[in-house]
Amino acid sequence: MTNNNQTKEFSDGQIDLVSFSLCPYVQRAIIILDEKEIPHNRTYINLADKPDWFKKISPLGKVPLLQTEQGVLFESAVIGEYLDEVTTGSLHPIDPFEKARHRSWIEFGSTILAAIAGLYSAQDSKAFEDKRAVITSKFEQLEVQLRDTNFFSSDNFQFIDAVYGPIFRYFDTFDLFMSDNFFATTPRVLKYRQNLSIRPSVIQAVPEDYQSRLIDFLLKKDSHLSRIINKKAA
Ligand SMILES: N[C@@H](CCC(=O)N[C@@H](CS)C(=O)NCC(=O)O)C(=O)O
Repeated sequence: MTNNNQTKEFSDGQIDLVSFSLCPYVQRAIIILDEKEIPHNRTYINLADKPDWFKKISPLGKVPLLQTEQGVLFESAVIGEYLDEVTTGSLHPIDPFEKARHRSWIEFGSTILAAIAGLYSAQDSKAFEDKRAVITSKFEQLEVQLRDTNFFSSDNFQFIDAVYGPIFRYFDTFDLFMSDNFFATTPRVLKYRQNLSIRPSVIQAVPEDYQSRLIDFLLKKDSHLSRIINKKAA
C-alpha cells in the first residue's frame, strides 16, 4: 500500500531477499531490513551451485537480490537505498554533503572488503603481508573520519554502519587464528568495531553457524590463511 509520501507498508511474504550466508553485501541489506523493521522472506542459495531460477532473474549472477511485487532489484547499495526511501524516516544524514560523504565512505568500505578477500585468498606470506598492510592502512584512513560517537558519525545507527558491521565481523574469525592486531594503531576504529559487534541488527544478519561456515570457506581457499588455520587446529 502506498500513501502520499511514497512510504510502503510491507506485509509478510511481499519481498524476498535472495541471500548467501557468508556474503557481506547481503548482510548490509539484512541489517537495513532489520533496522527499519521491514517484514521479509530470505531465500538462501548456494553460490557454488546457483539454481536456474536465480540465473534467470539475476543480471550479474550475484547476491543480494531483492524480489518485490514490482520486480527485481540488484546491487546492495541500490537495494538498501530503496528500502530506506520507501519506509518511514531515513537512515542517512539529512544534510546533502554529509549524506554524500557517507556514500563516499560506503564505497571505501567496499574496497576494504576487496582487500579482505585478497588477504584470505593470498597464496604466499608475501602476498598475505601485502594485503595485511593494505587493510591496516585503510583502517588508518578510516580512523581520521571517526569522531567520539558510537557509530560512524552519530550515536544513532545509520546506513553506513550497515556496511562496516559486516567488514569488522571477519576479524572475529581472523582473531581466532592470527596474532596480528589489525587495530593496534586505530583506537576509534576498534571502538567502532566493538559498538557494531553488539548491535542486534548486526548480530542477527548472519546464521548462527556463520563462523564455522566461514572457517570451512577459508580452508577451501587453499591459501596462506588456510595453512595458518590448519596449523593452529593441528
Ligand atoms: N557490488 C555487489 C557485490 C555483491 C557480491 O559480490 N556478491 C557476491 C557474494 S558476497 C556474489 O554474489 N558473487 C557471485 C559468485 O560468487 O558467483 C553488491 O554490492 O551487491
